Amino acid sequence: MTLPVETITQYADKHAKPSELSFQYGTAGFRTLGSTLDSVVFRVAILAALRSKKHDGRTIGVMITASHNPEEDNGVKIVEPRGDMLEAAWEVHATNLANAPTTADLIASLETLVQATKIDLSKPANVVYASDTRPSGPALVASLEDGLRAIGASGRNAGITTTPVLHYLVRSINTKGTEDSYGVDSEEGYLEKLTTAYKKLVANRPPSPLLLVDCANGVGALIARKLAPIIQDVLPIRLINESLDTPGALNKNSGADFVKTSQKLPPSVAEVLRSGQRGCSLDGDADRIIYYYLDERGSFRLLDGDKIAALTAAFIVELVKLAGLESSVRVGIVQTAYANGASTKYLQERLPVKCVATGVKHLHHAAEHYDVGVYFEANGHGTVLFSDETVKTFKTTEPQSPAQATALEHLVSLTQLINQTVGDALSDMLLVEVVLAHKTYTGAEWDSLYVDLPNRLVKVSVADRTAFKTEDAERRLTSPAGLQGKIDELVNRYQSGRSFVRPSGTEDVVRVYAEAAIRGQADELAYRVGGLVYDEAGGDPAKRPKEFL
Ligand code: 16G
Ligand code: MG
Repeated sequence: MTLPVETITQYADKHAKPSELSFQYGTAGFRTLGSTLDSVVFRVAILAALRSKKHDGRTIGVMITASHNPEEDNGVKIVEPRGDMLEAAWEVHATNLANAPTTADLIASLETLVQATKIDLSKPANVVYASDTRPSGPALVASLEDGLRAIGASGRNAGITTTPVLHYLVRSINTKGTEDSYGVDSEEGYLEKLTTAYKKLVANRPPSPLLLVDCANGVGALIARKLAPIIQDVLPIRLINESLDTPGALNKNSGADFVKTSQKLPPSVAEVLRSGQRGCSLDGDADRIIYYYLDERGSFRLLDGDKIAALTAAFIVELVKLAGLESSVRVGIVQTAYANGASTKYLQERLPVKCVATGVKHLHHAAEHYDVGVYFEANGHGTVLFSDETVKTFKTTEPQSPAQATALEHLVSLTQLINQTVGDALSDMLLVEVVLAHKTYTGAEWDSLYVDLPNRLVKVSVADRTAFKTEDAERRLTSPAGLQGKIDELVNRYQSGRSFVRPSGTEDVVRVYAEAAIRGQADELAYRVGGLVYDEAGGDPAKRPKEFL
């Protein structure tokens, strides 16, 4: 069988690539101004169909979202049959297809791809897709559907939903009717799975206090609204920032990214959060969560991805011990260079910790190497993975005592509660609340597991960020030559100082992270390294940001 060249040509001509633009499948797929993505999404649909054929007709996912980015942006990413992210080699194919200048070039690229990756075109192609609440979503969904028609793939529209629900659907569809069935392949099935597990885990615990959930005026609100009534007896939730129809509201002064980046409460949350109360913020596609509370003096305290990792990993380790599986089930942690040094120290004293490059896919793959892999980025992306073997062990171990039986039941319920396909703000929220309910921790008690080192993140605009190359999980620069030595020299002058520089995978900037024992020193170190990077990259002295030292 060959490609339906004529049909593809007809459709592709309606979705021509803007000649002045080039696109890249980055850390989280293609992401840019929504109005420029028509050709990209059309082509991604064709690629997803080919990927499905490559996987023998198993269903591939496509998610249209730009997460925490501004409302006018949009993006698209591909999900593999098990619900994880697109294999790295195919990211290159995606970039190539997206940049083919003409329809004829596109056809040629497709033919090369089919040959090079040995795709059997006679196989079926199945794609499930969804989008977030952005105004550019419907038009891009139409572009995607044209792509599926062009190659003759069958599509299932999952509608407007969160990124983690889409990942869940992909895995559920592909495991339907098997002994590894992941769940019922619908939003209801997802909610049912999470809430049933949650209720089992908190049975016999006192109900949790009211939790504020900031939905960033995004799609998370839709799912949270359905979740809230099911669990209100055990976990009362108050939703804020759920305006899905107000133009420009998405992610505006709200959401996980706002909180983590500005290290303060969204103004809308500040109005209602009371001293001692907990709240959390989702991002625009609900795959990321940040917690916080106000201490007794009314000061804002951040409970980020590192704190979530510390809290949940300790709980899982405790359960594994109670279940008598300490020697057979290996729990490990995966972090990135952005993890606060204090969190790494805390975790390393208890568990194996691995550091990998930024981006969910890197953490996810590293976490798969443990029996139970807990991974979180400081920015709130993360989840816990349980190997198939481990889940089997939890289910089949014969308990020798009631305490052991309970621990085993709890572990099984955790494997149901946690969305193991990808980081999931709502699933992570329930996980956190389970641990807090068991420990009867307040926000302050959770916070006191370790004390964060003060840190500062700085963006540097440079002419060419590709000149910055890193090694050692992005903790050291190999290029520009000599710069790392200068950074090392600076870092050595600060108590508990640490700093690294990496090119962003989502924005045209270089990022600088610094931490030190005291706030003023962390800031100073960040601004010194920022200045070094700016000068080294040949930045215009007249435009040098004035905070750089
Ligand atoms: C994307 C990644 C996130 C990473 C961030 C880094 C996913 C789903 N998201 O948002 O994990 O932390 O990029 O951005 O992988 P940066 O490269 O611009 O610093
Ligand atoms: Mg997101």
